[in-house]
Amino acid sequence: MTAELIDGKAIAKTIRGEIAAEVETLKAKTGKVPGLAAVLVGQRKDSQTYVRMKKKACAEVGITSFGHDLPEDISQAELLKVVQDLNANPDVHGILVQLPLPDHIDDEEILGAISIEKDVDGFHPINIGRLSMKRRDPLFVPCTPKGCIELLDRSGVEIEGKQAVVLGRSNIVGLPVAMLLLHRNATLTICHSRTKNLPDVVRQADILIAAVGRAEMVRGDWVKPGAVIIDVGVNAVDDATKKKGYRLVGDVAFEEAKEVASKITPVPGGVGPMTIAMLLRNTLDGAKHAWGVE
Ligand code: NAP
Ligand code: LUD
Repeated sequence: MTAELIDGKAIAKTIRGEIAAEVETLKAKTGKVPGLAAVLVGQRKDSQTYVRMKKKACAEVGITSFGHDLPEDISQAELLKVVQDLNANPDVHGILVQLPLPDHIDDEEILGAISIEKDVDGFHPINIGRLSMKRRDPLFVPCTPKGCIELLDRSGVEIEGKQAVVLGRSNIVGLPVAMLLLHRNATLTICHSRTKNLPDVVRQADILIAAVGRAEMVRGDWVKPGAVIIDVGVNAVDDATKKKGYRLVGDVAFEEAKEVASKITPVPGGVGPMTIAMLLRNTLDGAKHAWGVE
């Protein structure tokens, strides 16, 4: 059997179209457009790429983006001041501080300083806390986890009652995606680097979310026949045949897993584009909240 591809690139494009239409309608009604501040500290190539893609996506749907490219050696106090100024700026409805930040920066303090009303990444401890509790809706849900659920929903995958296994427990992916699956009434297992008999645990999964950052770690024989696989991993592996000298692979050995699973996301073109689409959605929702419109 060959699994059906869950085409994140195409689904994200549809969502961006929906957002663009809504931005247009709101602009006609209010004369205003949503604004996203994208804060980038330092020169990491991957972060630069992601922030560039996010700003381009904003422009395409009619959201204004404000770029703040800051030096690697910025002080904690200076970065805090940037965030506070953005909190006070009424044209900014979402604040994105791209992670990771340099080692000398206390990221917990920076993320905690973002106004929860503008926390479009959903990383503020209050938003994460609400996400983790029953019936306490956070203002914003983190983009990658939200994108994973959206991929399942838009592919007609039922979550309720299913055995879901999340590989990874990071603050930005594993933990929040697990909370979302739980709220949707999946039966949940969370795995991490100390999990014993990992292949056996993964084989229980009707729905597998892989977010470990280990190239092609999940092999075909770890997959339950008919499982749905959402592969969050983005790992660069050396490849002399490519112009850049590398190619991107997921945390799942795609060629093997697709012979066993019923549906699977590719890397690239799976979760990545959804992360960006969900950031646009959150920014639009932030603007609507600020303007008091539905
Ligand atoms: P992270 O912070 O490094 O967390 C990795 C998690 O995987 C940790 O919980 C770790 O366990 C667990 N882990 C690591 N090695 C393991 C192993 N051998 N066996 C079992 N568990 C293991 O990474 P992250 O930020 O969550 O990102 C994960 C991957 O997703 C990366 O490839 C990243 O590039 C990608 N990503 C993609 C998107 C997207 O939009 N597509 C967004 C975010 C991240 P411990 O907790 O025990 O250390
Ligand atoms: N920090 C994120 N750090 C890293 N891939 C992303 C990401 C797009 N504050 C904050 O944007 O949400 C965040 N908020 N993250 N990430 C990772 C994480 C952050 C990762 C991949 C992609 C965003 C993406 O579009 C493409 C794909 O998978 O198809 C490939 C892009 C390429 O390099 O060709």
